[in-house]
Amino acid sequence: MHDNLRIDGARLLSRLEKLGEIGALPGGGVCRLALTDEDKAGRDLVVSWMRELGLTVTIDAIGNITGTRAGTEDLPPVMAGSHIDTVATGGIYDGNLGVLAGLEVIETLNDAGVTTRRPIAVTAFTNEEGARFQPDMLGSVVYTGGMPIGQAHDTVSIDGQKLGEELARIGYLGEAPAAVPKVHAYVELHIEQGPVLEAEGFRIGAVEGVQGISWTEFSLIGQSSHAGTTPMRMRHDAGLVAAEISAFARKTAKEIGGDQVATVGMFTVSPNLVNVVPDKAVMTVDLRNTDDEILKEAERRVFAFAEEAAKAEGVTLEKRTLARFAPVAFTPALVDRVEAIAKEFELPVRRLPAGAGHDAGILAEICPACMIFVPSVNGLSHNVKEYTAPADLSAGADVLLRLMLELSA
Ligand code: HGY
Ligand code: MN
Ligand code: MN
Repeated sequence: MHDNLRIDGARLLSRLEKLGEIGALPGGGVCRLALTDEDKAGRDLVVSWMRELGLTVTIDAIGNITGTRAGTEDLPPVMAGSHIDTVATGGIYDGNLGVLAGLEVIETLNDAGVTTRRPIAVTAFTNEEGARFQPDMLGSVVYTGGMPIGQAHDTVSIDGQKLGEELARIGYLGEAPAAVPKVHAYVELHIEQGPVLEAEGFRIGAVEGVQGISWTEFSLIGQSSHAGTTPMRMRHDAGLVAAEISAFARKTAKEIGGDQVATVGMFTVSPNLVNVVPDKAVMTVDLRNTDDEILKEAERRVFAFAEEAAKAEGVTLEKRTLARFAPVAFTPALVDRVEAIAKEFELPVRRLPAGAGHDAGILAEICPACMIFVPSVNGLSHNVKEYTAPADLSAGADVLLRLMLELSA
């Protein structure tokens, strides 16, 4: 059934590049932080493409954008999707590929005059990155009933703005309820963002699941004092404790080994002056592992160390959980299909876990879900040099097309 149908790779690449012009950084890469003016402009462009394709467009109360192509029967849709918000030093493929490949699948079906029994939907979820507002995947968490809409709207960004007010400001505070919709199945095409596929010569990743994520913010309160006159024995240096926690997080990842990773991505001291012992430090620790028990052990070690280090320096410690997701397994039958379709297309394929968080890991709570990975050159992402070869973009989108056709038959 439509076995020879393939997407138009040049058209997909041209949309990726067009969307990548919005929020483009001078030296390359993109900055489209969630609910900023750049995100609004990106949203407006994607909505205009959805309308050009004749889709019914709905915006829900958390700003998720869904374009739906009717099926011959009014059934729960098969959904493709991802996100179009980026980190501040992002690339043009992370998230954007999943949304635009979904539109490319629809345009290919339109061009070929192919109808499907089930509707096909494409969704761009709000604030997947979690860079400006935490937690990450906030749009899909609300979409699947994981967080009340009021709590989500009250979330305050790292630059002090309320999420609900930002949604209204950019015109994406939708009418559609952020209810738990009926979705028949969800398929997300995404760049791997890591080194595995490229290093081992694979073209497609049949993703088996998403690793667990733990984000914690530590606020340390010490005492500011003169860098020259304060004897070392009298100091309460918040910056020192933050640095010790940072080094300990890396040491913990090394000692645990295996899949364990640890990142201190945010680190600020105040008053941040050359001759003042810092009285305040705020930092984040991102811990991840495919095994939740080991992830809990990593958390236990880091939290215990932080308490001890703060006590030893006479500094108070406040801890705030920004995000906590357990590892998720995708639907085995769908993972099998991704692998089998790739093999049928003679694309070298391997199974692997997702190191990054993804909306598919959240949709898996309410429906069968899976992901298709394509290689990242030099394993780079969340980096302006993020790149995936056009032939790999097309290969991934062709696997997506075939799977969507099967699921919507
Ligand atoms: O942090 C993540 O894994 C994703 O980019 N939100
Ligand atoms: Mn992503
Ligand atoms: Mn990302």
